[in-house]
Amino acid sequence: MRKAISVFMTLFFASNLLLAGCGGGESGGGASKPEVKSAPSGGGKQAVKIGFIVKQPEEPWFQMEHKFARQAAEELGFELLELAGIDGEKALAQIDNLGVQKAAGFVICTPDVKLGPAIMSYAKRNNMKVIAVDDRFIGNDGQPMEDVHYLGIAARAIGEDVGKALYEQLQARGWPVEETGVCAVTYEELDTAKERTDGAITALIEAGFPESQIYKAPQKTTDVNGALQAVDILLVQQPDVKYWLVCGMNDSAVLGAVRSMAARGFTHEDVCGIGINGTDCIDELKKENPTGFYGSMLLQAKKHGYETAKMMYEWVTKDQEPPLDTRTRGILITRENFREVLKDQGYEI
Ligand code: FCA
Repeated sequence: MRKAISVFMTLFFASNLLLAGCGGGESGGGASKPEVKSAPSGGGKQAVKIGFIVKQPEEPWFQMEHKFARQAAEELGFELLELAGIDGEKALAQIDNLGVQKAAGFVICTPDVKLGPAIMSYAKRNNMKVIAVDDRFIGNDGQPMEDVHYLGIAARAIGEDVGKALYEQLQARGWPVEETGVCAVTYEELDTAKERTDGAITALIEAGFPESQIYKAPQKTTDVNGALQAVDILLVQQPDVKYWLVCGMNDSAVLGAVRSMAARGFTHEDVCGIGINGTDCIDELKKENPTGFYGSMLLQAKKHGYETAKMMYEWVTKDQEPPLDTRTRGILITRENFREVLKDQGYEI
């Protein structure tokens, strides 16, 4: 029963989104569907529909992906269905819902990478194409599903850039190494997250930072609060560390660490955190007084949102198959340069 209600709710929600997306469209009350409806491009044919499902719609990163995908829809003239799939049940229900709407395909950042095989079979039975974005599907054999089209970040290289930048800050600040610790907020269940923190840790060790002073704080949930709780535990375990370098899978992870440290009296003078995404730390960087959140590797949300939506559109309309594996890079933003870099990259702040 509960399932039926939730399917109904998602259908209801999606049809509202659909109406909002095409500015009018179908009449309500279950009336029969109009035979032909104008595409946003005014093409006289029914518009191609493409779904874009994200796992954490509250995270600015995913809002940016949706925003850029919308831009692709407006420019290319297809209908974008912006959906949330915050857990397995909801994500799979969204796929069936897209099938009912006759979508041709969808882009998805799955709430759980192990759903990969189920997502593919739901897509197949609804005759839709799939592109995985950000988080790569894991198959029943525990390996990445390399036959599913994927666009994600070059996670290890970006993590290494974080580690190198943290080490440079350690040197620039002249903190005594023996009094400094590295706090790595980890989420090792997710490959792209593990690659990022492993990359940062490896780069710090290669630069000469003692491995024995690198501490992992495993987060149970991938939001600010999940990181805060993980770091609260670490700080109790390591009361003697005077200076902290912080890395994590994304901005939320590092923000949680910085909040936990601030609650114990640490400031920007003894904490240096570098996040990843660059989209979820803008308010932090805008603060008048600096915090322990030093900077972030700004990722290319436009590529993740606009390009994946465009790839899907070209795939379903021109049979132009996208590459199986596309990776993007990041650039460091700090309080000093974030306004200028974000502007250059097409973000409004
Ligand atoms: C994962 C993270 C997001 C973002 C994305 C590129 O999905 O959860 O915050 O970093 O990869």
